[in-house]
Amino acid sequence: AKTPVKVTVTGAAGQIGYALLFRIASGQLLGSDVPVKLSLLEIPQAIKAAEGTAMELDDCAFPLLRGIEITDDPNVAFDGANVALLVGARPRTKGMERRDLLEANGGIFGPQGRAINEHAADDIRVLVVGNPANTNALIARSAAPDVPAERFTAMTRLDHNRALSQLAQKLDVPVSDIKKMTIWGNHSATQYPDLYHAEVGGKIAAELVDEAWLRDTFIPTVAKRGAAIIEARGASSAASAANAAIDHVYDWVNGTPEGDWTSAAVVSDGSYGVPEGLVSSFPVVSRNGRWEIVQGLEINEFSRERIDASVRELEEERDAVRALGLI
Ligand code: NAX
Repeated sequence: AKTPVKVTVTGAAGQIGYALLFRIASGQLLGSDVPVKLSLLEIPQAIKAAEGTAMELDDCAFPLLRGIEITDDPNVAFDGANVALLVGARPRTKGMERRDLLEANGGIFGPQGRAINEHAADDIRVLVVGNPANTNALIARSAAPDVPAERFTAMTRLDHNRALSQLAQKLDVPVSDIKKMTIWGNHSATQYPDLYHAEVGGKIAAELVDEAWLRDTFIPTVAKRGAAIIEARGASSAASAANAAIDHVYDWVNGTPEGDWTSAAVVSDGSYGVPEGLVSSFPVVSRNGRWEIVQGLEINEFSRERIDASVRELEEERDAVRALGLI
């Protein structure tokens, strides 16, 4: 029998946590033959709610679920963790400056990074979902010098999936007909969903749509989808965010299909002019359990400007957290 994989979820009592935990426990995160142990990290005020969710997990009698731990101590939560989903974060509240937001999140992701450094399993894989996700991942990574940088990632898979869906609807094709979609840069309104490499039935997507739609409809619709969901639902994306987290980790562990790639924010090695060390979204494939940035793509002027703008924002965030002593 396989030994259970320990999956730590922070912010477990939140709305993404509620959409995520049941799918992890049912085997969708790692595979239908991989037993899991869940560790739920929450702040003290939310422990009771996490216990309620754990009761419901019990009541599902998932055959793969081999235990649930609930704690407010990162050192306990990450002890022996193989996968860490960092969902809990400090949201931006009214009147809050970016500096305050980054500082509050530094207070969460710094200590969590240190706990991962000291206690996680050697094969730890970290996905940061909590916003600002890229920079929170940068903070956690800086606090974990003994963990290889490639183990720290941030989520742009939801943006990727949104881009697939918008394009599929526009062209009236199934999502499965689209390959090689890319989200570049930051998980923010500056992100750049790239149709110049995406393929639909072997044709370049950008050639199948008019430029005005690409520029004035597609890009802003994908980039501002989060706000549109809040407007419609009265709450931010939860099930779709959980779904994207599942997709990200599943592909990381099990590999991406031949002839396709996906998007993930990974620590830059300098590819495509993205400064080394920034956690930025790239086209990636997963091979042997590691993300690799797809190399050799030609970047046209239109794309270059947009990638650069998003990367500039990431640099500003990095400089701000550096000035605050968070990295
Ligand atoms: P909720 O407010 O419903 O839940 C967050 C949970 O985190 C709460 O239960 C809170 O008690 C907990 N928490 C706060 N600080 C913590 C700490 N130090 N340790 C452990 N737990 C802590 O938010 P939810 O809707 O679940 O969203 C979670 C995060 O995901 C937010 O930062 C949100 O902005 C971000 N998102 C990121 C997305 C992405 O694509 N990368 C998309 C969806 C989502 O907006």
